[in-house]
Amino acid sequence: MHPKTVKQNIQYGTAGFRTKASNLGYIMYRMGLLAVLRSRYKQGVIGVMITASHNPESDNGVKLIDPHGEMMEQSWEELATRIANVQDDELEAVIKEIVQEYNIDMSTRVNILIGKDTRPSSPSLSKSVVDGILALSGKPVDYGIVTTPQLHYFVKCRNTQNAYGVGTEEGYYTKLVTAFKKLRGDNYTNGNYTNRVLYDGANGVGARKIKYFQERLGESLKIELYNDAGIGTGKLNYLCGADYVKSQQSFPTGVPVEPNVRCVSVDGDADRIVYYYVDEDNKFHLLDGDRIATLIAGYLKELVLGTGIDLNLGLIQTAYANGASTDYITRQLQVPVACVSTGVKHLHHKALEYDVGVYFEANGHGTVIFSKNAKDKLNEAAKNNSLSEEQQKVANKLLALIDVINETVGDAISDMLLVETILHAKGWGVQQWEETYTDLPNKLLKVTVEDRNVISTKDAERQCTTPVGLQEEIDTLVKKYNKGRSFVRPSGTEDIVRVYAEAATQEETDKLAAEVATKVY
Ligand code: NG1
Ligand code: ZN
Repeated sequence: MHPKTVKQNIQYGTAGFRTKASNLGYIMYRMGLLAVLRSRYKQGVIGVMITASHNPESDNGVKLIDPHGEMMEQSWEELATRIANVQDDELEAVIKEIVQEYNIDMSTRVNILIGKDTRPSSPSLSKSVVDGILALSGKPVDYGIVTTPQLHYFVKCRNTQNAYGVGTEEGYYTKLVTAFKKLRGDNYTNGNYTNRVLYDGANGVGARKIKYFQERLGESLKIELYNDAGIGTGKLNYLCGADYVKSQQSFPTGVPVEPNVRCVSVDGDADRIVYYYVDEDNKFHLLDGDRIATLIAGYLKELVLGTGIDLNLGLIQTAYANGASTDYITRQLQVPVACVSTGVKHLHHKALEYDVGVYFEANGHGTVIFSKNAKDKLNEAAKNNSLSEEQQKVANKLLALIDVINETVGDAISDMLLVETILHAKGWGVQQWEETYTDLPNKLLKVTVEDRNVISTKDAERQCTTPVGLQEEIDTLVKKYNKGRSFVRPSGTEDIVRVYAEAATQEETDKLAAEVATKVY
């Protein structure tokens, strides 16, 4: 019914399966099958999200969500790859093998939640997922068009009997907006902070869903929506959206240029966000994931100290984090930083080790997670009359902040509400925020090679171990530059090698990146 149409093998990578939409029908069907197996194995509700995030409109993709609302555990990615690539006549046998290997009880009733972005290919791909779910007698629950982080939230709610929140769209909006309004109080502006932001919806689901927030937030935060084109116009992520703004380091199309006004861009499934503005001289300023992370971690540290509760707080970054952000947060704000491999699942995993774990990729994908210990202690403190009134107040504030945050995964809209809350509390405009530190000039290059997997890395991808001698060559080049830093790694989502460089000036940075790139060919 859903025959394998593509000969080449495909791999479940950092972003699940992602390729041309026309090649994905059978993959979707098979992921429907896998979701049922995973759900029976975990004895919980599983999510299937159909999206290709910031990729062009003609692409699509699929990723699975585990019961806690996290991305599917890494050990099952290999099963996903296996199921996706077997020949049609071997599919049944492979499923049986997995059922046996994992001792899965095939008689349990399971629910699989399905969500999709606004791509024109998504409805038919969603039907293929449904067919796969039904083929193994699972129950598909279609949430229609939702953001990726919304689906993660619904999965978590369903698995916690709504203890995390009510698992409906209305429940999601109510949870976030109620907490946001509580924190904001009646004074919508404060010092240099104004309650107005220009919002680039990337012509995708982020544009659609922000309207529900606009209605509910009213005057408390005036969000002006731009890039809200309809489905199938070819405009999704085109010259706009978080990935465009971050990688091109330039202003998106469709948003009016107003000097010194805060702007945000989300990506095609609204799990990434970046801030930016142009100054009076029409110069573009980017405030990316690193800056969002340092703002959040610094503020949370202040609050934790204010409660007097002993909680360990840390920031998780990847090698792509700007060196100046790492320096600022460790030296000035005294927040410990851990560096892990690229891919949010690695960051999320590491963040679980802290009471308060803040994680962000430089591209604007991230969130904060709080341990059960942290939540219990804060709930206790909020009611504990032997603490000072101020300490109780801060504990309550932190509890409300937790409700603004989508802890399951990076969530562009939730992150925006969190940043707006912090800027409001500090009385900061975008300039004061930017003044906290100065980014080191940086450059990211893509190099096409015959086989990107000849490059292997260690130390959170900051050093390469093969090909032999490459790391020594990079070291020699880096030494020539003031504040030089550079690393190379194979991309997990594209058939290329990425070269990253930083140095004291842009000119030196570009030169260092170009020199390192020549060593990769
Ligand atoms: P790869 O292609 O492995 O570099 C990219 C991003 C990641 C992450 C994934 C998933 C960069 C340099 N890399 O990974 O941060 O977001 O896509 O979408 O931005
Ligand atoms: Zn995305």
